[in-house]
Amino acid sequence: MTNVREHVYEQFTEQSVLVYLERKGLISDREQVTCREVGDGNLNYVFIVKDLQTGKSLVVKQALPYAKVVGESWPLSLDRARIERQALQEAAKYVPALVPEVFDFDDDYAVTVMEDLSDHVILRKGLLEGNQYPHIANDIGTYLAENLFNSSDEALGPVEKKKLARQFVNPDLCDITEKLVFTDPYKKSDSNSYSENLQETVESLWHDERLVFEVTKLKKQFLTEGEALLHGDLHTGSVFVTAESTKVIDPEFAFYGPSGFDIGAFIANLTLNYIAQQERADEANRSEISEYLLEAIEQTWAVFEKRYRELLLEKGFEERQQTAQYADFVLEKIWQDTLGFAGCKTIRRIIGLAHVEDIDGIEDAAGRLQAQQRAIETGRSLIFNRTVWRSPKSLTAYLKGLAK
Ligand code: SR1
Ligand code: MG
Repeated sequence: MTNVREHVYEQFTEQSVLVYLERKGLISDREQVTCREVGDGNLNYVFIVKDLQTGKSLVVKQALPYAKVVGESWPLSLDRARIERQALQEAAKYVPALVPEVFDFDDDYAVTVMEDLSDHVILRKGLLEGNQYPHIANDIGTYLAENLFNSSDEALGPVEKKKLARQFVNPDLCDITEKLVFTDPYKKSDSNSYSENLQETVESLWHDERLVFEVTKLKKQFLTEGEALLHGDLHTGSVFVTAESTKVIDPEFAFYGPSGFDIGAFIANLTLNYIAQQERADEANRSEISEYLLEAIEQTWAVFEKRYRELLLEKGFEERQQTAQYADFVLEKIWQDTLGFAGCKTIRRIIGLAHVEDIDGIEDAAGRLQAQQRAIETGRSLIFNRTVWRSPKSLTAYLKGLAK
């Protein structure tokens, strides 16, 4: 399903976006506003537009017809702007406080106009500055439970669920994940990117047939299991925070997939931050930050599980779905998938395209190498132990063991 009329689309500049906003009546006088392009992500333009008189501001996000991080050689559908906007609007039905408000949109220009969150910081950045956010586990656990349950067959019934699912067919963005998360890191590939001193580790991973088989199975799940409407890219760069507020942004990878993929993405990124902090934080703060991150991993799952169970028992579409036995069955599957996908997401950030600042920004080369190797090993353990580790305590115990 695509609503974009390609011949209307033009790529905005800081000047032309104001002409557009004025034409749409979203600003009254373009001489009275400032505009800055601040997009530092991999795919889009993000303009912050500020009214000099009222001080009010808004964000204009525009999808580009290619992956900005790679260049025009990797074309991408503009329809992802519609998908992102509709995913934000779906989430706003259940957790309005946890997503930015959408003010306006224009599918022809692949544009969404939304709340400016400049008073927030990106969670990844905040964590790297050593900050702790007391609400993060509760907010993300709630976001995950509400969105994943309320888009599932058990919430909507199979007919309404399929009608919703057809709005979120997202081949180009799924293709990115299929390649960069599940495929390329496990073989020699031009898209891979890792330091020379990791070559031996990486090659031994390529030759680990047992691992490659498990990842191939997880890829099949990603390809075929349309359990819920996913965010699709829920790393710590997709979350804006202050001490009091959490906002999940950027669901352009949204599609119907296995629920554990989103939870795994978030837990993987907390895990990567934990591994990085062992090399980054000074000794005085290391144990406090580590405790905080381990607690956040455990609590995110605990909050998710409790809320998901409540929703299922209360609202399950069929009465026979409203039983503890069925809830245990559903949640056990989501937990195992969470671990498996967390493993894949951890490994891809070390070997594949698009790394994370947590690890790449470790200044000391020996410390960076140690973190990269630990991340790969943790990813393997997550994948292999996904049916063995019965709760987040197993993961956090493993991580505590790494730090010794
Ligand atoms: C080509 S896009 C690379 C990565 O950036 C996004 O945030 C996704 O994680 C994607 O895999
Ligand atoms: Mg993004």
